[in-house]
Amino acid sequence: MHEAELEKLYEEMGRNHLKPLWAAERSIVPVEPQPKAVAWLWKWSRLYDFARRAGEMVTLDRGGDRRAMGLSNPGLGGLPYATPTLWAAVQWLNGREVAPAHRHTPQAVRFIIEGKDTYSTVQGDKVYLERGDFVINPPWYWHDHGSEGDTPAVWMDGLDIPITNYLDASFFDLGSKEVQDVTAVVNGSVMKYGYGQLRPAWEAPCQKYSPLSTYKWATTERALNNLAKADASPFDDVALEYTNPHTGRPVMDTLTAWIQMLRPGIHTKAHRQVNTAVYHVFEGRGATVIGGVRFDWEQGDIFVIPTWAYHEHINESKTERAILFSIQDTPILVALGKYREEALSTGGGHQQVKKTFDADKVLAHK
Ligand code: GTQ
Ligand code: FE2
Repeated sequence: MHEAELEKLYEEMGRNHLKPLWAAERSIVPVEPQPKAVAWLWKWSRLYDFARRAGEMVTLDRGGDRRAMGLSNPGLGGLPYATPTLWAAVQWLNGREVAPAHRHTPQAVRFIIEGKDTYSTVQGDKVYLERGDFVINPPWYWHDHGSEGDTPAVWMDGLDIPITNYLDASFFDLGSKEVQDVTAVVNGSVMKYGYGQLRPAWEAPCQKYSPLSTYKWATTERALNNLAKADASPFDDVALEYTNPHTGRPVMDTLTAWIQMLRPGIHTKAHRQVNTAVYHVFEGRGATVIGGVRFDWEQGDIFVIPTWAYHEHINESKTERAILFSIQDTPILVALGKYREEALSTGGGHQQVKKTFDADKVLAHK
């Protein structure tokens, strides 16, 4: 057959909106993931400064109703997404301020970085928030946040906005009331459901969403300290997943969240997974080697681990623990039968470090 005839065939197919798989090399069904998102790290000093300045200049009103600054992965061509599946943002609330009630189909989790006299009311359930608390916000649940003291509140949001938009499934509803009616005892969710192995006897287990809207830091820290005495993962050290206490399942269908402690002197083994993660350094300092690049981090920093990249965590301190909070898209991959993980089999389970990440240098070279 003539090359020219074949070209003509493809060209005619193209005009009829048809694509030959056999002529597309392997790009349609790659032999392994070809992620566009890159490993990246945002320094807390800058995140905080930008959020604080937005707090001074931007008012919250019923149009632009959240002062949330999205982390935009430099590999995603300007999209406001941290990974192809995860929206991650730093949200700032000034003292005596209200982020008005709304609801939407994207599902959310929050991790409180600074907060005093701050609350979030989720579907009528008002809970006061402190540093280290973890909050869940199921899809289409009303939520408003507020600060009743004079100090600002800062937290990290994790939402499945990219997935929701990819599926063209986003709905948003601005409430008629700025602040929801509180329909339960204040902090009631924590008091009723905050002891995961016990449930009010007259209620049925909650199958779909965790009845506990806020996972308090004191409980989480105790769980970490006790797990450390009993067991640990070679890849993640002392790691816990937040779950629905009634089912043991991740708190959302599209994303899950972890809290992990790297004990002093720990250097974990490298592995890679088909999932993406956004990490926030809650406490301490250390480093994560991602795809052969060393990312040094300290308290507050936020970093991304893209899919199928080897990663290992290091806490070089001899005395201080490091604590990492993360959101991960693993439940989607698992539900769809696409999750994989693999330990690094060379180098004694450790990667060769080729360079150290510096956001400004990467940008300067572009
Ligand atoms: O706090 O309700 O980061 O609706 C993005 C969308 C936070 C929120 C975000 C939201 C919120
Ligand atoms: Fe929201």
